[in-house]
Amino acid sequence: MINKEKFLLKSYELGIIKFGEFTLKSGILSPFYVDLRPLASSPELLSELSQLLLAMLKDCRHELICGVPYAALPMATAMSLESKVPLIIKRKESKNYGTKKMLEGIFTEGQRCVLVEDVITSGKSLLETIEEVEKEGLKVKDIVIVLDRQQGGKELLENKGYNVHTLFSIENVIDILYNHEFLNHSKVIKIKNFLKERPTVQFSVPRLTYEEKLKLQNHPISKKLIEIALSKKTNLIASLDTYKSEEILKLADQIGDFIVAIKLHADIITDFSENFVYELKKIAAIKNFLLFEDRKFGDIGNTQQMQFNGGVYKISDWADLVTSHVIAGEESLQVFGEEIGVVTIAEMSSKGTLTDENYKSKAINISSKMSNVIGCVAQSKLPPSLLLFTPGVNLTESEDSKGQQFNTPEKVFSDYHTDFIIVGRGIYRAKNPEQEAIRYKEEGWKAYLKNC
Ligand code: 5BU
Repeated sequence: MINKEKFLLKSYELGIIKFGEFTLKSGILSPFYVDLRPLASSPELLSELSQLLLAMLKDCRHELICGVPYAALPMATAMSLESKVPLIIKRKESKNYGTKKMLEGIFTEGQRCVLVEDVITSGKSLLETIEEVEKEGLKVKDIVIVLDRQQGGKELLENKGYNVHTLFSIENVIDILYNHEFLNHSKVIKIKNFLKERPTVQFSVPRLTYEEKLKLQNHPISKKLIEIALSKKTNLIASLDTYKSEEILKLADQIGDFIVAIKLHADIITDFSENFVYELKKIAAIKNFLLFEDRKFGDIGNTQQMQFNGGVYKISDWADLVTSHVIAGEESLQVFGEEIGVVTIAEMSSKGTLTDENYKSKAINISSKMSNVIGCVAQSKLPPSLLLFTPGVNLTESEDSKGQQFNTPEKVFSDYHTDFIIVGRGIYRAKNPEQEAIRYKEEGWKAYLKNC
């Protein structure tokens, strides 16, 4: 396997990124300038690049490769030669004679085409290319990009449901060059400040409605969750983190009409038993909600499988949904099978969490690929095919004394486009849990409708 870092260092020597003062097209003075075209002058590097780009696509089905003109054309060609997947060529302007076709090459309608781009900035030009390729009857799902300049383009495309695979972000590049002493500390600070201050191109993409989301779902559990949400007009998941099974059953009975699911931590319950599960399932069937075990698996596949099926809790016998970290890689998630809905932890709500942008984006990429993953726990937007579950929701508190950070339903719907709010202490610690469940149900639904 080609080493990404070594590849970058060799490319740097070729002059693909320069530091100094450069006036961009927009008139902004930038401390760096990126141009990936020199890569085509090194057959060795071009071939390495094609292998790195193909590695990001190893689990994606595609029948055609298309490079966005001009810089990505040699890259797409190299990928085609390496993978033996046929290339098509997109014209910059259509010919005004002959066929007037925008795409050259042999293809048939409905084929899946991966797009290749050198650098993504705002994403606008890529969107135009996608539109043109789709107009010819091809399907675009995956886009591979060598460098993300971190100006909102990746997020724009992801919000529209595309899988965006980027080899480097500009921050990655800066970090690698700094670690190899090609950049000094003060330059790094200057560049990072520039990246921070520079306005990201913001696009206001409205969130999809539950009806629209339903159409994107393939898993029976995600469909069921959305159907329950629509029929009961609620997006509330109650997290009943209490010790006694009797208390959980009582609360389930009181609040069951106002929720889509009850989330449990089975290992908190001191008297967990098969009978408890039996009784809870009975209430869930009558009141029409699902059972969600927040186990947060985080081990190798083999151990997770044993934890899922065995032990005292036998989670696979009763849970409709489970949470799992993605820390052990995608194969560790396969062990949950296809029946249960897996919700991965892409980002945590607590102060100082290690789930940074890099981790989150890798976790989301893996989650998008897995057929048993229905969504993620996160505190920011997700690609629309994944359901977003947001804990850390409370109408009165802003934090607890142990690192939890709370937001209101309105904030998580408007800022993150969440699908389901998860409320724990806000409900089970309330004097009147039923009344509070109704309040969270109403606030959550109001926030959803307002932000559609
Ligand atoms: P709270 O009482 O509303 O803070 O409960 C939140 C629940 O969600 C609790 O069971 C946590 O374990 C769970 N949770 C969370 O708060 N933050 C996270 O990032 C994840 C789970 Br993942």
